Amino acid sequence: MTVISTTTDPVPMTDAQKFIFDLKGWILLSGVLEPELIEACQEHLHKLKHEPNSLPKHERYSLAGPAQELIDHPAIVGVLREIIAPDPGPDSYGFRCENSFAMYRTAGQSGSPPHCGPIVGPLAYRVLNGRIWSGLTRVVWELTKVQEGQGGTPIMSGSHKVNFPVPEDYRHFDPWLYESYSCPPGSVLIFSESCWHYGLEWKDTNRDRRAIFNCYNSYLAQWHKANLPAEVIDQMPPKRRTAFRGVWGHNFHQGQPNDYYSQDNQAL
Ligand SMILES: O=C(O)CCC(=O)C(=O)O
Repeated sequence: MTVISTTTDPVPMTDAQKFIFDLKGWILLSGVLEPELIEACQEHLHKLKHEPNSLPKHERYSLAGPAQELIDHPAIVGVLREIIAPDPGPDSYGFRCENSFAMYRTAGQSGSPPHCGPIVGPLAYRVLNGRIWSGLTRVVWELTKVQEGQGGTPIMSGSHKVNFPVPEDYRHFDPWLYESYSCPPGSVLIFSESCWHYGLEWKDTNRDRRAIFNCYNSYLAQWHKANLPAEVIDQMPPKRRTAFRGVWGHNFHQGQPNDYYSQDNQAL
């Protein structure tokens, strides 16, 4: 396994990024991954798709091997702390990674039709007292260059806080309503799943779209059933493991806050 350790401090989210995330429901951080990590993750996706047996069982996941570095990469930790939850202590995160999948899309292939996640309840986007609660949040690591209109995951900006149902006429891709983006390899798109979004057909015949889609939530809420073997989490450093802990706030019986990971406190 290639181990690439990203040791730099997390980059705090700026006020301008908060403004844009609240306005549109998404931000794009361009070219934030180290070239060696891009290459290692591309190779990992290649093996996952074409030679899975060349990987040990616990590495046959899009959040394993070198790709486990993406879970709490310094480029996103500051943003997730701001839009999901601050760290409850020095040794644990307030966010959890609750789902991950690899995308390997060749020219002519499309993803899911326009859809959105929850717009009410604990998984939905909201803002209170100047603090964003993004609820269910998707983090897309684009490992290959994306050209506007040629692929990627276009988003209907602002649809995370719609006040009316999206009319039937707009429940299909329309470049007027869905914003697309261009970015170099190693960029990251972070969006509220409450936004309408779409798996645009990949049109670049020179390269396949290779991307890793990770989904996050607070330690207080869950959408995806985890189904992640403990051996995969065991390969991670202790603080990263806390992103896979169970979903609860406080154990009053034992005076224990939910700020740790153990095999007995793993998300189900
Ligand atoms: O295929 C894509 O680009 C979008 C994937 C998607 O819709 C999702 O993560 O919910």
